[in-house]
Amino acid sequence: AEFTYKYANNLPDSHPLNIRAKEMSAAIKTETHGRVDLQIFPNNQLGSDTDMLSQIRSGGIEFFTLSGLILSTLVPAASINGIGFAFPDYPTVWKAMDGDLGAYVRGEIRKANLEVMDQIWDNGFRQTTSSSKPINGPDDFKGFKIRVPVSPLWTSMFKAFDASPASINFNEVYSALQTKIVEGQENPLALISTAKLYEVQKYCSLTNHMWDGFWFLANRRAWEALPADVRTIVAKNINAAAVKEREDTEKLNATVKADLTSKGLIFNQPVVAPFRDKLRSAGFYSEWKGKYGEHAWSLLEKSVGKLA
Ligand code: X2X
Repeated sequence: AEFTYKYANNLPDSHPLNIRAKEMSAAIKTETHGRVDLQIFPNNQLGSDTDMLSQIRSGGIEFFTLSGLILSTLVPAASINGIGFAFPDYPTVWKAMDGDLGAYVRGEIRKANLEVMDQIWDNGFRQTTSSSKPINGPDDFKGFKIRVPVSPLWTSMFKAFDASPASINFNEVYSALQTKIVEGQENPLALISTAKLYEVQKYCSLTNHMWDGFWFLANRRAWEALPADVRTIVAKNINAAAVKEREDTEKLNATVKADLTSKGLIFNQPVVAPFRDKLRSAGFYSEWKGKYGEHAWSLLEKSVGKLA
């Protein structure tokens, strides 16, 4: 191939993201008549998210999907969709992320000299798992040792709950749970299932506390090295795969609970309002409104309603 490019990510091979990425890579090869060979490196094969973020910037890898919340270590605005309890449901998410809010964030990503595809991929609404106890209300988070991804927003939110958050990259989560360095973690059900976190956790509390998605990033130089017609084919196929991955992941998040129950995970459904009240009284929303600024915050509130 004329262009052999690496696409790296942090998710298991069996996650819808990697299943759709394989189809996408095959379609790109066919449609470019073999000029582009997009090789997929799933499951943190090329390092942690932190490592891969520096590789995409240097050109060590050409493509990378990264949670906007983690990307915020480079592009502060990119964590905005993760504000606690902002999004009520998927239709609201897609309207915002395919609309003004997503466009604003992509503009900020491009200012940081990374290229980004238009359609964000789904990780999902995040739920809380634990080896020690179910989370029934915000008080259960007090002193709770919880792994969070490496991102100031995540740390800030769990500190607002008076928990003890520890920043750990995803490639170390299974072992951190197994050795009880932390009691719990939070992730969408699709990932609790495909990464087999149920093997090292006992409870799953459906806290639904934030929506998280992956931006499909490209190294700027590598992207611009592609001829314009090739770029069009690559972008079209990546964005089409994102739309299919959203459908698969949403479906998996909605249906995998029964399977996880049969594997021994004990579910509970806490009432959500007290969590949001706790964040509000801890000053979480006003603090982050200040950080993102009026403009970005107004784009978020235009989609989800008044937060702070
Ligand atoms: O690190 C995580 O928990 C994961 C896989 O959900 C993200 O990429 C944010």
